[in-house]
Amino acid sequence: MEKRTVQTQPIEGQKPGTSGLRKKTKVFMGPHYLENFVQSIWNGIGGAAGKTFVLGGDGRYFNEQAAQVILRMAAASGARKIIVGQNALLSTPAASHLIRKRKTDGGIIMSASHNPGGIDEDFGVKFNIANGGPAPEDVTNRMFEATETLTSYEILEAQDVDLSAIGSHELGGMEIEVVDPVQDYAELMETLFEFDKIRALFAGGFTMKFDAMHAVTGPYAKEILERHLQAAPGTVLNGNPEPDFGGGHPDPNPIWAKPLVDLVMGPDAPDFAAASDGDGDRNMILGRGVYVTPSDSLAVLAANAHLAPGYAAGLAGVARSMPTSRAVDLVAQAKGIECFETPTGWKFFGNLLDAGRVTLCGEESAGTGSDHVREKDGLWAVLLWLNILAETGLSAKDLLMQHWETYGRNYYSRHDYEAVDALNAEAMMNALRSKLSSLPGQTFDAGVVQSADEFAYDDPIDLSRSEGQGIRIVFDGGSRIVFRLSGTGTVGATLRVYLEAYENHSDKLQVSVETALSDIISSAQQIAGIREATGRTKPDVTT
Ligand code: VG1
Ligand code: CO
Repeated sequence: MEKRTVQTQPIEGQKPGTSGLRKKTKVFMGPHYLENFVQSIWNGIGGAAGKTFVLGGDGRYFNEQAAQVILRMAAASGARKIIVGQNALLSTPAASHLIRKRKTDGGIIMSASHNPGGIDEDFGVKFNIANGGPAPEDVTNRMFEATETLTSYEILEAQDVDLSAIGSHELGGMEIEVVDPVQDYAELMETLFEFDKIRALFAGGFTMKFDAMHAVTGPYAKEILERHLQAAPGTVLNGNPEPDFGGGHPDPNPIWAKPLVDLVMGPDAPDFAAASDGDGDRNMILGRGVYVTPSDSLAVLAANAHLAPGYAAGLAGVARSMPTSRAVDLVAQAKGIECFETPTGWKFFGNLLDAGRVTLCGEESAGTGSDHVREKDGLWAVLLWLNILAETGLSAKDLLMQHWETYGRNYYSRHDYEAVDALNAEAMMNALRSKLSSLPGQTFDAGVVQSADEFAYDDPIDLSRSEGQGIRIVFDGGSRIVFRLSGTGTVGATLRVYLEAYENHSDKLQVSVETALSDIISSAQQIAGIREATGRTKPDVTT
């Protein structure tokens, strides 16, 4: 086994986005591409020598090959130990938990999350720090700087390690511990929720479908839902992780998980249904005859989390990403707890969670989580819902309706314009930026603009500032439009337009979302000229 120093050159564009570095799989498979980035991770964190890391991924194409490269590079750089999920599998929340439980120095997660997988689709790598959460911006900036000056990387010449065998292995003096990817996570869930009550719910005939979308949550959902909680066999659909996720988009929303939505709206609807994404950190919640928007789900969970044992003491506070609807703010207000507004991306919740300022947080993109890990967590959200349903005896639909009766309803939708020309998208954002100061007072279909600004976040814990986090336009009466460009796409630019309108008249709580938002939607066009900038007459994806 020989250690080699390989000469290389900086590769352009290795800047981590909202959640790690994501590129086409073939780009990652190109000469030195993965190696350069991994060496830059080590360089960005002050070296790997003597450190212990967790390693795993969502099982997409190139997952195990990449794991072998990362192991050889960790060994060559003097890492002490790597804890790796069997067959290089770990869901993102399970990786976060392992990093924390085993008090490691961090971990590498191989995933492009909700992006499709396969040789012609996407791959990704992200680094999580010792608190289990995504590396904050100062760390990712250091990694990026390292990619720009890299001249060589260290790698071991060695055979592949057998990652199918649980137990201890050795590679060039480094220990590799292959662990069951599910067990520790399942144990953690049992400490948070009342499994007996949920078991009794299923025993009483409650029916559920969980769509793992051929991605990593399959083994977790089967173990927890079908074995521990004894939900009927077949509750978990598409439960075997596949390298191309069965050819689909592993993104749990009404577009990409349409069959599940059709099921709950049809005559054979189960009582409850849910889905998760490629790496298991997102969730979609459905009940018989109802789709719960992620923003509403966060609010419902915040209002009822105390019904689960893990949250019986109440919530310290809540946080949501800026584009997420303000439904949870109303719950926080009623409970008299703090509510924080952060930029998009889970890395911004880490400090608040570490400091004990918030217990629950969430994003409109189907991410919900708590202080049990430092990532969003798909199955956790599903289990919290189940615990609440078991405790209240309500259906998902009734729980949501009661919530709206109490707090009012934040009608919400996101319009995505995908893979548009990047220069045009930037130009549109710049044009918007330049007219922000003149918008207040102007009238559009949605009414008079009350405020217009570009969101910047001052972290209350480490006092760092993050600028350019989305343009928001608020109307008299509280309706709101947010514009931002995605930081996870791999082709051109993706424009996200977030639309929200608040309603609390009891006879207007059941209007269709399109109707409730129509004035906001036309105002977004009037203000930003979306059609002209994107060349599209309608969004590619509406969630
Ligand atoms: C998107 C979502 C964001 C989420 C991120 C990672 O980012 O909007 O809320 O945190 O994906 O999710 P962007 O920059 O494309 O809007 V995951 O599950 O893909 O890691
Ligand atoms: Co994800």
